[in-house]
Amino acid sequence: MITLYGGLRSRASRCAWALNELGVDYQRDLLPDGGHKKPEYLKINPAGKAPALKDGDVVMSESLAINLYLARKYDNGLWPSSEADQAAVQQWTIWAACEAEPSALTIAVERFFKPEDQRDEAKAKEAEETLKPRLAYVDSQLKGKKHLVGGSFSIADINVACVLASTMITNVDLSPYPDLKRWLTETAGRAAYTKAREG
Ligand SMILES: N[C@@H](CCC(=O)N[C@@H](CS)C(=O)NCC(=O)O)C(=O)O
Repeated sequence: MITLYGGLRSRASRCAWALNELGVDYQRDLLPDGGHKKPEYLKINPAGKAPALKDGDVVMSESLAINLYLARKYDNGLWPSSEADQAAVQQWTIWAACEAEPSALTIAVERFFKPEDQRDEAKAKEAEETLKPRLAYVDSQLKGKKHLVGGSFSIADINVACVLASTMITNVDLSPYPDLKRWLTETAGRAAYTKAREG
């Protein structure tokens, strides 16, 4: 049985989303009470962060890398068949981690996660300025398209949408990017993602 480690509001939900889409059985350890710093978990992920995944002999961390592994191993269409599309999936995944996540996370921290009296709107605005051309880039790539790679839903959609989903609840103005907004609303609105965050 696969074990996914990490709480419902952590990045583990990215991987639960992929597992739910793949229809693979798994158990979830929510790591309550600071479980991510406990010695038994540090054997699974010495970095002391969530998520981690244990699938037989495979023990790994990094949410988006876990998703690539799962999509390839338990492929039900999430992992594209052509080499060109597989390359595009990897490109989008690295893009999400390097180009989108730092700014999206800063905005979420400063507008959502921190207690109200500790939030720094100037930092959030600065991050939003950084994110804008990147949102425009995704928008341009989705013109007339339902999905990021090939003609069907793939792990690229999950890996990019799970990073950008927070923009929908952190007052980021998505109106200049109608194709991105349409795609993000549809993709992050999938039942498998809702289930991932509800347990
Ligand atoms: N790049 C990592 C980030 C992992 C990460 O920072 N996870 C957070 C939870 S969402 C965590 O474990 N934070 C606790 C800590 O840093 O001590 C990934 O995508 O898996």
